[in-house]
Amino acid sequence: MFENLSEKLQRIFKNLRGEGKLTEANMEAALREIRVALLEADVHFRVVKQFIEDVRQKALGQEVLTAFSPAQQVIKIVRDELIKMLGSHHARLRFATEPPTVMMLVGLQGSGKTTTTGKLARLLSREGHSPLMVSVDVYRPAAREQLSVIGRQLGLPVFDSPASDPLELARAARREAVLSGRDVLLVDTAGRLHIDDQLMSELEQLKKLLTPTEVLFVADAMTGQDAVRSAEEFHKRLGITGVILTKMDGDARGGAALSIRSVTGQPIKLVGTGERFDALEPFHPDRIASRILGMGDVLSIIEKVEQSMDQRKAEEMQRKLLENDFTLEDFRDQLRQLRKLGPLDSLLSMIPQIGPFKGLKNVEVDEKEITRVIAIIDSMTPEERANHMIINGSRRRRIARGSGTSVQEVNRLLKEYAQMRKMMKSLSGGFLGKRMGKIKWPPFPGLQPPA
Ligand SMILES: Nc1nc2c(ncn2[C@@H]2O[C@H](COP(=O)(O)OP(=O)(O)OP(=O)(O)O)[C@@H](O)[C@H]2O)c(=O)[nH]1
Ligand SMILES: [Mg+2]
Repeated sequence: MFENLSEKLQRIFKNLRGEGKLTEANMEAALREIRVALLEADVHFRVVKQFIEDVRQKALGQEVLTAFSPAQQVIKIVRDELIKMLGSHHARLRFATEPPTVMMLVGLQGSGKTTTTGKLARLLSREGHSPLMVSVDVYRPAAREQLSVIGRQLGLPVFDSPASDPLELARAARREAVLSGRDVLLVDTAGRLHIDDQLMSELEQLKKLLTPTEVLFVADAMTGQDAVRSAEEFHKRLGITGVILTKMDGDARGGAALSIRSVTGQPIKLVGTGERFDALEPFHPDRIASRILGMGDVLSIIEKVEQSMDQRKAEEMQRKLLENDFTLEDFRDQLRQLRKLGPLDSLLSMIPQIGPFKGLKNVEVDEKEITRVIAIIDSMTPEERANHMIINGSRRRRIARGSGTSVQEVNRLLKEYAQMRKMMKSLSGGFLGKRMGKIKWPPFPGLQPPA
């Protein structure tokens, strides 16, 4: 899902990257392409229209941010608007103040109601709730048996009785929930091929009887605009409180996911991503937007870095790296900058797991270690910080004493620092040097730049 859209948007941004300035002309061209990309992804035309209009307004009203390139500015606007289109925030399931909370799952035939009832029961029970499930689908043979089988597989209770009237079944199930101290009642309802009056009035009666906290419309993402249309219909008749999009693991173009919130005004609360019972996830608008734009949370990293590091200092640091002029003092500054960014683990987790960053997420960051290293450098004299070569044995002993560490730790730091300089030197001959145009590449004819 989203692969196509994602690819197209990335191409559009790449083209913009080549432009020096954001003008009305290149902005309009980009907007046209974004519009086509969204329509091709099966996003509802009204939603597309509004989206393009909002992006245009923002882009034109934008003050010039020198720190960002035109492409970056547009990416940021598109991302913000995408998140808005998807509902801004993660919408949680709500619970009644007085148990049991009743949640009704409604939707067209085969959309995944029964499977999702099981998944939801599992999720809730993992979160400490004690759900009871009931199927009020008295029409399809074996529909209720299907839910019972799921309940047995999950080891979670399913209410059943010989009753053949949906309302009677629902009433009895709620009584059972109260008596057995179950705090959530999940009601799996019957589906129809098309929306018909009889189904709707039955659902209306069920809603009146049960006063559910959640009426969750279960929509099959694979059906594209049909899912959007029926969500709209259900909402008009029944008043839904949220949407669960199933089969997001399929190869649908994703338009339903992108339109359903705007069209119904109701949030997508959960998404089903497979047939297994653990394949139900909360829906996070910001994560989906980033996934579509293919950039992890790079933008928020940019924001954070921008906030805490002034541009000049960064340029100075870059120069020093290139000229192999990176002293222990600079090293300490860098570590302090890093710390200003907040917990390193959370910073690392925002980096997309691609290319050179693969595996970075699992790096253990020891904040105490950073504090120790800073303490060691603090205990050096300015001369020592400027030139690590003069730090001999007696100086090392003094530094260790001053920083409350050991000579071994001082040795280790100096060794690591030396390795880092060496690494930077080789980097500066590579892509950094090439970018800065200071060092000619290739240094030897026929040598290829490092990948
Ligand atoms: N790949 C995938 N398949 C799913 C997902 N959710 C449900 N399914 C499959 O969709 C099919 C229909 O699911 P059901 O739960 O029976 O659908 P239903 O809405 O209860 O159907 P009716 O009761 O007949 O209206 C089953 O084969 C499920 O395994 C999902 O998130 N991903
Ligand atoms: Mg069913």
